[in-house]
Amino acid sequence: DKDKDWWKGAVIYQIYPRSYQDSDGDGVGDLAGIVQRLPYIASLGVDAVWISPFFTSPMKDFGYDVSNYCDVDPMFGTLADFDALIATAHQNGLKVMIDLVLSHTSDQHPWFQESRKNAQNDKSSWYVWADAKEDGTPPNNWLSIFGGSAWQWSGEREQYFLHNFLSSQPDLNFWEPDVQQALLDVAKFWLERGVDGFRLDTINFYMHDKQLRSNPPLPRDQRNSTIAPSVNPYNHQIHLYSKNQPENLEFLRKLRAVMEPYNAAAVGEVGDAQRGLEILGEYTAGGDLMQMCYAFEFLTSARPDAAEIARVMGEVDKRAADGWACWAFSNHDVIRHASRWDTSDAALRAMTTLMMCLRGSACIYQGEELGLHEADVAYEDLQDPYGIEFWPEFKGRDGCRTPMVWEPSNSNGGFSTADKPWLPVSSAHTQMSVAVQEDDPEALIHHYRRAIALRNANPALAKGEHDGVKADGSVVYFTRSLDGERIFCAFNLGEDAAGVALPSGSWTAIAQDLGGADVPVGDTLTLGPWQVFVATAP
Ligand code: TEU
Repeated sequence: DKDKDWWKGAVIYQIYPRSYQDSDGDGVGDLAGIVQRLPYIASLGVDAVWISPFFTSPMKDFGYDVSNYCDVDPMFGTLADFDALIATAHQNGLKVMIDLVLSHTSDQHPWFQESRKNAQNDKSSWYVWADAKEDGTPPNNWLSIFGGSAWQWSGEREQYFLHNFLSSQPDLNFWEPDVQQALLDVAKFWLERGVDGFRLDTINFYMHDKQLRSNPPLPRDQRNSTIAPSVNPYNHQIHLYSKNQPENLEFLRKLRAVMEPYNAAAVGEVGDAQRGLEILGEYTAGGDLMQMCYAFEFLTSARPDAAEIARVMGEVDKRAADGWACWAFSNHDVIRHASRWDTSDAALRAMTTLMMCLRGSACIYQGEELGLHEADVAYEDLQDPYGIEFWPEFKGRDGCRTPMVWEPSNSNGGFSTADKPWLPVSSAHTQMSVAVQEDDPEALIHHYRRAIALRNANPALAKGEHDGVKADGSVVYFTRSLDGERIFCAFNLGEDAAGVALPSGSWTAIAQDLGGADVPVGDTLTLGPWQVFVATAP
């Protein structure tokens, strides 16, 4: 069924609503602003948008702390604005995925306000409460991703509550059936309003070990030694008991059953430095769970070389053979890849073409189509609590969240008429704005369009299987196939020319407009620095 399968191989454009387009001049982006820009997004050729949270929130974690799941924060607009967004997106041929943050709420959510009062009220078991140990310390050693213990004392209830992120993001108790039902009702509310799918925040954190056993320490040689424990104590534990519980799957099955009648698709976020792809495999297997999981492999590291890409794809084949990954190079949590990779324009282009040829779906983060690099945000302008806490060892996530740039002339790059937007527009970015690049046929934005068009024109690239991703020196290569059509893809991810054997077949090159090579005479293909080769055979 074509409509049920829309997510498979889809290209999804991620919008961070605070920073996309401000329509009312208050310095913060909003839903009406997104509506204005939907034709632009459609012009990129993408299938769907994923909109980061716009629900009612005190914005301690900029919307990932929800105080009302079924309304729009006034800062972003109204439910009527959202309805208009859905209608306009659909008119433009775009699916809409919203970002449901079900693992935790804001401490301002009425459920928590009630729950924290005492152990008797009817929401008392909706969050994870536990007594202090005899010496007053937290019930176990679980750690928060944003630093310190995952337990926060409540003087009101005289118990600790669990938070995997900020202490203002108390963790919902998924062992409580009423909590599960309330969250399934939230999903249904938005499906009834017309959304086509969900990006589901931190799905592997939903359940916790009921016995609250302490996590074992991570062996020294498996820790990421480049992250200081003061910045991220998180990689010093194997999170055996605080996440990845098998019962998560039961809840995800219920959620999928709610989505099924709507042909809705989910991409689940499963962050786990040690077992990410294994969990991705577990959570996307069998057809009754998540359609896709969001993979971190290319998000947090240096630019992957040919061998690393072959390794990661081999892991997916091993651990998630009947599952489906969703790849991304950048998002609202990590340093933009144009900076993180510290690489050339030619390399960015080859990697973009590669992402459009890899088995999996793909997310593009707003502004990456312009090649935006991480913005420099001064300490005085920081907004992200994670950055404020750990500056300067870790500068937080503001540098990838500065506003989108539309025009060079306006000092806020066409983002906002406010004197001072919530985060400053990078002056280096305005010269790379959409209007500038639209007028320049050589600009990166056109490369993105062509790479996406290549995938759209060739179903084997979007939905096909592959025969294993191999690396030979700086070249990574593989064959995708679907319904008898084969597409051979090779990428030279290096500064020197390199050769690779062409598999037998009568090949027709199809990526010349992406700087791709022509079919060679003979059976050895020689690729220039960062050159690609994509070719079909019946
Ligand atoms: O992020 C979850 C998150 O922090 C992971 O990226 C984490 O680094 C990984 O699981 C570690 O192994 C999501 C949102 O994207 C982020 O913006 C929120 O702050 C966070 O959840 C809390 O809701």
